[in-house]
Amino acid sequence: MDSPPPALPRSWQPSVCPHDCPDCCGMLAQTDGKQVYGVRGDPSHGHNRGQLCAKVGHYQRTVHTPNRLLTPLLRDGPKGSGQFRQTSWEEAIALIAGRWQQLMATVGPQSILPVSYAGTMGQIQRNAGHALFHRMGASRLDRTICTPAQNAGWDAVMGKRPGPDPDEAIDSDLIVLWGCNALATNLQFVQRIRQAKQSGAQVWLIDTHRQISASLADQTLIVRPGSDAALALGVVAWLAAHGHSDEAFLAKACSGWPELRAAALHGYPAEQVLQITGLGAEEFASFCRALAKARAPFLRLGGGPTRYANGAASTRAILCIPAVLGAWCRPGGGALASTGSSAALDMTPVTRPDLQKQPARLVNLTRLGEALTELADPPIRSICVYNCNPVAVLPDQNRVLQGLEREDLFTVVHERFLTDTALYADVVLPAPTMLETADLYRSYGQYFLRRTRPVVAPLGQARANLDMFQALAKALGYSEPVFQTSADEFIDLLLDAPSPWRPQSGPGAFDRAALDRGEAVRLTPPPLAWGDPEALIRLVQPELPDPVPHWRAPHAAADGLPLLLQTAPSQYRLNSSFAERADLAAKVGPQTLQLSPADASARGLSDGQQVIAYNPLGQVEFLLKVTDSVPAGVAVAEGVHWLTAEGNLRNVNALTSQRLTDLGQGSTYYDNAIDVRAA
Ligand SMILES: Nc1nc2c(c(=O)[nH]1)N[C@H]1C(S)=C(S)[C@@H](COP(=O)(O)OP(=O)(O)OC[C@H]3O[C@@H](n4cnc5c(=O)[nH]c(N)nc54)[C@H](O)[C@@H]3O)O[C@H]1N2
Ligand SMILES: Nc1nc2c(c(=O)[nH]1)N[C@H]1C(S)=C(S)[C@@H](COP(=O)(O)OP(=O)(O)OC[C@H]3O[C@@H](n4cnc5c(=O)[nH]c(N)nc54)[C@H](O)[C@@H]3O)O[C@H]1N2
Ligand code: SF4
Ligand SMILES: [Mo]
Repeated sequence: MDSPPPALPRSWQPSVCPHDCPDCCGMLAQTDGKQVYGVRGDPSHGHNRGQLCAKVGHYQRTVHTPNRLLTPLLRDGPKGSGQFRQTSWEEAIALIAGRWQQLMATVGPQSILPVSYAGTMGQIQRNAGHALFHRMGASRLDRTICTPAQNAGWDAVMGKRPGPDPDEAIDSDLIVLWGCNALATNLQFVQRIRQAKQSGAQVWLIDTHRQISASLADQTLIVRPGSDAALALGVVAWLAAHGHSDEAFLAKACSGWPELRAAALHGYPAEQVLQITGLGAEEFASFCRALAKARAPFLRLGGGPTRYANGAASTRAILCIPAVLGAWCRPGGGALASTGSSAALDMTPVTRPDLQKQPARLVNLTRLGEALTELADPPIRSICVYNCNPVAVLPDQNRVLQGLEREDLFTVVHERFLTDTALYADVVLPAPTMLETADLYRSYGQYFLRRTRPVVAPLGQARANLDMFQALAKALGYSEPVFQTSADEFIDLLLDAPSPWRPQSGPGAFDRAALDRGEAVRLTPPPLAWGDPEALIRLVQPELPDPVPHWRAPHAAADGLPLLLQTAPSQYRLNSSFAERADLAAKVGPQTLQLSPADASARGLSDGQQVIAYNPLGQVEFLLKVTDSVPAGVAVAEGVHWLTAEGNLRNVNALTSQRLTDLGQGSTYYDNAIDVRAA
């Protein structure tokens, strides 16, 4: 266990914002080793340069709140009732280990399933359970709720080439936020946008409605949900037809241009693109002209276009644009989807896939509702939830709840707060915040690595993920050294392994001593020359069902309901996190549904009234907001709200389905149709 630091005079200690956000901002916490008095952005951090977002600016309120779970709890009433009695860690661990041993012996180890996502970007605490579940032979979890379609689309076109550094965008003269609400979800990229604008860069936003980042943009294109592949292929056709393809770059660095060119010219003439996207002819042409004229266009791809049946196809099609323009070989040009390459850190010393006696079945997190209610041979009989709030965040909420209500499901939840999911637990275990643990942080929107040490002792009886899993391993009788390695020892192990991302010498030499002192240190993705025959940009992928990227209608097109539901993140929430913070909850307000004036009046609905949104999966009550920011045919429900704590029977995820993306088996949160009536 991390040893509690002694009480000290107040000082500012380095740490990191742990949340599932591309920025992974450096933070300073004012502390005496017992309490956190305040936080601020770390000015020495090369990515956030002293800035934190509004959510995290008062993080001491998240650390020290009466809502924090501080002792283990055992269920003492019906599932979901929130009736618990306090217990000790020893009793809780013995109970869990006993139940798991019994299940492993009778139903089989695959009846046990870890359920986790990215509550922390700390690489140790995030991955701390894997070795134990591999050793047990438990079912494995395919963590598909975020951007697997985007990752699969990137890999298909760009291979293993890592995304560019976000600082590249500073040198761009045309930044396109393509399905990315950077002001809400990638605030430190906005610093780069502002710098580029000072040098005269234009900013375009492509979205399904006018969200807050439109305030950064010179031009906003509002497209029909799920139509981006058609827009991108239309752009490719226009560039080819108007002589704006960089034939030298295409010949040297890409494969498949003749096939892509022919398919785009044949399948995506402007009329076709306007029909699919809903854009006007002049809007489309001016976007094409802006791209053709730009010296170095930089596309920032958000997750928006990828959470659809055609999500990977959209990514593949969009990535053709900088290739056709040869933008990659000019400073500031290219496209950034993610910097989260798995090559950056080899995590296998922590995750230990080799401990599996045989590969266990893989359960898709997006389809947890189905897994808990239908899966057989063996059925899931126990779940261990950590770093995740599945009731609030997973699609098809009614099915997830139906699963969690099962009396024969033994549910363990390790959490900082009594979330909607924790209410269904048989055993609740208290988790710390990052200021109470040691870890190694990196995220998916920049290339810095930062090592942290606890700045305060774990509050109450909170125990880090690693400590909890090691206590369980001990109780199950596992004695491998991996179950006795501390977080600091793991970090040293990971960093001692040689990696081309951390060169020992030369211009990008990795300063390990600075990292160990608590400074943020940049990783250096190994350079790959354009034109390297091993690393061509593949505009066509012969192994896929659609070898040339192609627009196909999203799932919702076949749903037979009139409104396409958009469920993107909100500015003052981080997924389901921060609902527990009264100051931020007040900024977010109740769950709202935004409709265009035309759709509201067609249903006799007016601004400020309670409405019910429904589809065959469920119904959800919202406060109606009528706004010109949303086009006809679209409905917007921003952010993930909590159920019990916020007085909602259901949140927007009672309307999102378990249907998957074209590649990557990913979630399709934005690809659902609904209708609306008065409550
Ligand atoms: N404040 C805040 N920040 C967050 C999060 C949060 O919940 N709140 N979540 C974090 C996480 S886990 C992630 S994965 C990232 C999420 O980051 P992203 O997935 O990049 O999410 P957004 O930036 O909201 O971008 C999604 C945008 O795409 C738009 N969109 C939806 N469908 C389409 C479409 O078909 N075409 C186009 N062109 N646009 C579309 C949405 O309206 C929305 O504005 O953000 C992280 N940061
Ligand atoms: N409708 C809709 N739903 C969505 C999305 C959407 O855009 N629309 N976005 C989806 C996306 S992109 C994502 S990534 C998911 C995110 O889904 P989640 O990963 O479930 O979201 P978070 O709110 O980040 O929840 C993490 C939980 O982990 C807990 N936690 C934090 N640190 C620790 C720790 O050290 N130990 C333990 N045990 N717990 C900890 C927090 O208290 C929090 O309750 O949501 C998805 N759901
Ligand atoms: S949530 Fe994102 S932007 Fe906000 S402080 Fe954390 S890493 Fe930075
Ligand atoms: Mo995500």
